[in-house]
Amino acid sequence: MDVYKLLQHSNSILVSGHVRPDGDCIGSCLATYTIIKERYPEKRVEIYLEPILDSMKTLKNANEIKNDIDLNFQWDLFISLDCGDIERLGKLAPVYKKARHTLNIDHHISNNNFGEYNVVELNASSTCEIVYDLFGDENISLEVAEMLYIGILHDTGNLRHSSTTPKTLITVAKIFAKGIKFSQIIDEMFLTKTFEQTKLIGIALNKAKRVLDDKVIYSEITTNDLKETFASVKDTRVIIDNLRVVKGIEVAIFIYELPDGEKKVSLRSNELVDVCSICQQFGGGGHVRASGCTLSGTAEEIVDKLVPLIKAQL
Ligand SMILES: [Mn+2]
Repeated sequence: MDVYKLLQHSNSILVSGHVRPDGDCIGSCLATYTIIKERYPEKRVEIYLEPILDSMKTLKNANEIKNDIDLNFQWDLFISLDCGDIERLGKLAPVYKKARHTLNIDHHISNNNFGEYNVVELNASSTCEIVYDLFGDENISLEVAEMLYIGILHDTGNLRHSSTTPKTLITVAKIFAKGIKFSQIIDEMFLTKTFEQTKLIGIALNKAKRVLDDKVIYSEITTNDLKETFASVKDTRVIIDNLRVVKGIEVAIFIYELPDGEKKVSLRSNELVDVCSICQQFGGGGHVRASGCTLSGTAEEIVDKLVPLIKAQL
């Protein structure tokens, strides 16, 4: 489709993505917004998203993202990105329904073509990959290339997941040709840790123990560990993947203490165990390979509750 024809006929354009936006959603929305705003400075162009990832806040135009918007305004064109259905737009769903024209750009298999115009490509690794071609190589600036690269990295696990296709790499090649600092971006977005996080990972790895024929690994961070390292609960997020990649491990369990004394328990599995079904038995949930729940007791007591359920699946 000719996206520019649609844009030319619209004087007010709103760009938005799904609730709790991930990297692909933020990257594709920011890129679309930036391209349109620079090409049509005379038009009213706005971008709305729920709070974005800290790591993406320094991108160009990220400071123009609105968290609040007039829900009564009727837009000439509403562009939704990375959004499988209209309800995933959250409080903007009624604004979408009211817009004069709508464009739905997405790659989710569940997308039900809810827009007036739909650019839904199920084989695309990410919405960012679609955005690159839709707006055309000649209209992608260095800054926009950077946004799209970050989005692609987020949805493909740094080009490692099976969603990465030859076509993805061709798009990435074009992005590299723009001159982005690709190794610096990967470092800053995915590899850099704060000193506090590094110390905290050290403590967690040091405490790690294995059970169930060394197929399960677990570790715990206490409130005291956080105090000693000047780290915050947010910093514990990076720990579980360091446990999951230990050789021979099928399930990693990471436990941290909540302020009320209860324990937040995260589980990751590599291949065989559906950790979601396990967490659901304790009132939690998530995905097959990554889930969580809240339990009480010592780390050992918690692990004793989980191990028989893991064993039953092995
Ligand atoms: Mn996506």
